[in-house]
Amino acid sequence: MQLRDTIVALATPAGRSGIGIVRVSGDNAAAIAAAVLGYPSQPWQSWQAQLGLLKDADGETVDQVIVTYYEAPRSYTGENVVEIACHGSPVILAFCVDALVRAGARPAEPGEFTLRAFTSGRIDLPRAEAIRDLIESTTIYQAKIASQQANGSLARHLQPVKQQILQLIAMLEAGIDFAEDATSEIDIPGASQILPVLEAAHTQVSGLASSYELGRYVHEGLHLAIVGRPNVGKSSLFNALLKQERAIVTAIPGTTRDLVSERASIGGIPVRLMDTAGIRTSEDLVEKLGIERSYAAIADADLTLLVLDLSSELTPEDHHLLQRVANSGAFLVVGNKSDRPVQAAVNLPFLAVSARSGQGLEALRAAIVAQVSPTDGIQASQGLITNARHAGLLQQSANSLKRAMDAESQRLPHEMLLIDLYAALRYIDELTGATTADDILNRIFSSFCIGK
Ligand SMILES: Nc1nc2c(ncn2[C@@H]2O[C@H](COP(=O)(O)OP(=O)(O)OP(=O)(O)O)[C@@H](O)[C@H]2O)c(=O)[nH]1
Ligand SMILES: [Mg+2]
Repeated sequence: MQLRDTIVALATPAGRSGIGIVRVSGDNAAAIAAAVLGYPSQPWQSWQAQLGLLKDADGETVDQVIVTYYEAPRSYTGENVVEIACHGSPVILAFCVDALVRAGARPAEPGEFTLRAFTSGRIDLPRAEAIRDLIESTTIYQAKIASQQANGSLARHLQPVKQQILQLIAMLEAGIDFAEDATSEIDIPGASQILPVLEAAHTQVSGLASSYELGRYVHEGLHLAIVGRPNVGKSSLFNALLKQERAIVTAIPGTTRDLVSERASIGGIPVRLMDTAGIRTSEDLVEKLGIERSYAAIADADLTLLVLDLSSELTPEDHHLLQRVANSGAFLVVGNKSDRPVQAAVNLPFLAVSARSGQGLEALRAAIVAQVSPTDGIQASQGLITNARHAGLLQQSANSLKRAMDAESQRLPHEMLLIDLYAALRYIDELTGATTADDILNRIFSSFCIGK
């Protein structure tokens, strides 16, 4: 990517809309836009909107537009930015972009506006990534977390740890330098001083890294499979959780024969709910194939809801499934049809619900969230890692700090400790983008859309 030239792209979706915004960024943004809009040489006031006319080569007006100018450095990219709000017709918007290109701007590459915000130092890398997540958010909870990150919450959380590590490095380096000078009065720091600092930094960093357990679900969504023997009310529960009549429900066992999947939001976490075929021994070919898929769904799910029918006695199929589910990861047992007299003797913890009356569904939703949230109620404000890259680097930084702790406990020379401390610091710097390699930057920014 050439970073000095002026770039242009449509910043809004390419369809028909009330308005569509074309964004121009770079040293010559104002001059190029002025040429297209036929403005006199210096009409620009930063942070003010003004009217403009978009004209064709013959001087005929194509659209009346609103133009906003953001003078560097107080703009999204940190460069001069002009945003032209046209009426939202795809032909007008394409015409506007073309005119700007003819006047000297270059079509922007995916993520190039945000890349410029990063390279001009306006935002760090986690903030750039959070802007992408914000745009792609599908639940308000996701948006809130991304929005906090876009405001720099991760850097704020890491700053104190980074300071601690830096101080420790300075102290150890000084100790090593002066140790050679036998007459020196400088105290060489001992384990009693170093270990607590290391421990505190390690707790912080590894705590942040482990918040990815929940953060991953917030970002990528949770796969939730609803399984059970035929007729226990899986499809009814599926519909009730979705709040829509999506899957077919009948009193005939074996109604659902294929996986039915739908997206929902549970406690702000995006969830892919999967309704499955009731599991039993069957000679019917289609049903058998469906049942195979039910087993596959259990294997693929992050969390399985095993549904029992409380209004009838448990069957060997129920017991078989309980065992099966218990052996394949996280699960919750749901006792459905609690609106009817209870016949089933369930001797393990379960949540009583009625898909028909809605009773117990709130508690079920809360239990689903609690299952994926390791320390209950991690508040977004405490810093939640939602990005695999961040989680990986934090884990590596935590590992280095752990190694430093071990080195100190074993009273290894401080040179050894310093190697681990520098490594811990390097991972944090890579996370914030202070020392991130170009190919990683390219990979991150190319995952953006054009116009971002
Ligand atoms: N009383 C009562 N009946 C329910 C409840 N949930 C489901 N049912 C009834 O149970 C029957 C089976 O419901 P489904 O949701 O189709 O059951 P399923 O587990 O999907 O069945 P298959 O797809 O055949 O495996 C239907 O007649 C539902 O109306 C409930 O909470 N209370
Ligand atoms: Mg069903």
